Amino acid sequence: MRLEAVLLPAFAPDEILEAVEAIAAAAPFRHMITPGGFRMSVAMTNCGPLGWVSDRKGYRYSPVDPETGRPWPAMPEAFLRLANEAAAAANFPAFVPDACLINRYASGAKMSLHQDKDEKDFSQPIVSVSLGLPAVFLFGGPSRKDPVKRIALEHGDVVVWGGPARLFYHGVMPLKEGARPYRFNLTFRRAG
Ligand code: MD3
Ligand code: FE
Repeated sequence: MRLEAVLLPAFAPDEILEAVEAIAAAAPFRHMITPGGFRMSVAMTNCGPLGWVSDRKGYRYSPVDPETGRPWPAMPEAFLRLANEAAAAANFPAFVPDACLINRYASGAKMSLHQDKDEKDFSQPIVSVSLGLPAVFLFGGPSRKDPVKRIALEHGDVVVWGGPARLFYHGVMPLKEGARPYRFNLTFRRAG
C-alpha cells in the first residue's frame, strides 16, 4: 500500500537544528520577493544541489544563491538520511532529495494556500520537518476551493507527502508567539 500523507511524530533528532544554524551562517535567511512584488513573511534559505528561489521574474530552482552567486551549502549527511528514512517509512523507498528549502517563521509569519509544482517529477514525495515553535498547518485538496483540515505540527514532527497529496493545496496559519523565537520547516524535494 502506498500511503499519501504520513505523519511521523517526533521523528527528527535535535541535531538537525544545529545544522540549520551552520547552513544559515553560509547562506543567510532572507525574505524573498514574490513575482507580484510582495515580501514574503517567511525567511528562507536552502542547502543541497538546488535551492528554491523567488523574485520578480518568478519561482524556480537555482544551483546558486542569488545573494552571493555561490552554490548553496551542501546537504548534511544527517539531512539526507533523515529524509530517506522518513520517505521509506511512508513506502517511498530510494528517495534522494536534491533540494532542501529551509523556512523560518517568526511570530505572525504565515504561508498562504499554494501548491508545490516547481519540481520536475511529482511521483517523488516531499518530506517536511518541523522544528521549534508549533504551527497550525492547513491541508486542503486538489482544488483551491476544497475544504482545509487543520493539523498541529510540533517540534520534531516529520510528514511525508506523496501520491495525490503531493499536489494538494496547503499553507500555514500565522504563527503564534511562544517560548522560542522561531519555527523552522525543512522541505526535502527532488526538484531537478
Ligand atoms: C503538502 N512549507 O515550503 S511544510 C513550502 O510549514 C511549504 O513551511 C510549509 O509549504 C511549512 O512549500 C509546509 C508541509 C508540506 C510541504 C509540501 C507539501 C506539505 C505539502 C507539498 C504537497 C502537499
Ligand atoms: Fe508548499
